[in-house]
Amino acid sequence: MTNAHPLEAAASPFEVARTAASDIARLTGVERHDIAVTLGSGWGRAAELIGETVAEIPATEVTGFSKPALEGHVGTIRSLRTAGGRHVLVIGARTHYYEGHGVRRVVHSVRTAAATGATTMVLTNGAGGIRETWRAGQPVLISDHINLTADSPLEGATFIDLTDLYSARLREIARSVDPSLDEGVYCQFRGPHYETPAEVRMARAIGGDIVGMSTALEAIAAREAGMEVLGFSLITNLAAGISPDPLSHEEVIDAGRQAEPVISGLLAKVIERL
Ligand code: 8IG
Repeated sequence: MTNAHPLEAAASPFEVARTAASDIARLTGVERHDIAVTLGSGWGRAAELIGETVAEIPATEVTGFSKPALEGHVGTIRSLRTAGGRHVLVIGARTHYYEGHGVRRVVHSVRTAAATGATTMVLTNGAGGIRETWRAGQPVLISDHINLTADSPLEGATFIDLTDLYSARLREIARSVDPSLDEGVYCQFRGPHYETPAEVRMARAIGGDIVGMSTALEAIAAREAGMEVLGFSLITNLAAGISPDPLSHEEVIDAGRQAEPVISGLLAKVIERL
């Protein structure tokens, strides 16, 4: 028998997040962080450009973090210092909802980031694009989301306002770096299968522009924790049925690899201005 995961055993996931935050302070030597960034598919190289690395630790050393499920999702947590002297916590170890460990595990990194002192949460992902004008390799801002997981990170009668969840102020800052940045509504599906063309038509009909398997639940938890949220999707593929070609994980990885230098530079410049 293995021991229960700390998040399953705990009465409060916030207490586990506070323990994780003190692990990070001890292991990095950085008492507080100002900004947190989760790097999704295609965004992995951004860290090098954001600032100098103060410390890099395996996520598995931090209370409550799981092993990465996917190659290409780096299982490290880094503490960076920007040129402006701010401390950025870079989370390279996302737990996805489709892993089936429950939503506490999915949002633990966000709650931990908040517990380290971060007041801004930057969430990035690789995703499918519904708009025909979009191309693989294009980054877009997330303007809002539709949570199709039928789940929530909030427990009990915790009524949280999600108006302006993806901060208009932060999106403006991002567009001051790249005025050509388009934006759209992110639909979080449960995954891990990609959508059918009919599901993509549904997503479009209900107001979606982007389809993915992360971010929405994390954004809700970030708002609950009082953080301001900025979301970026790298469109790594056109959603099923939008392009006549079938989707492949290799295509997704490839698009990410090609776009990486451009989007990493973009993200680093945006973080400099936050
Ligand atoms: I990368 O087309 C990536 N992640 N749901 N659909 C969903 N998630 C994705 C997709 C996609 N591409």
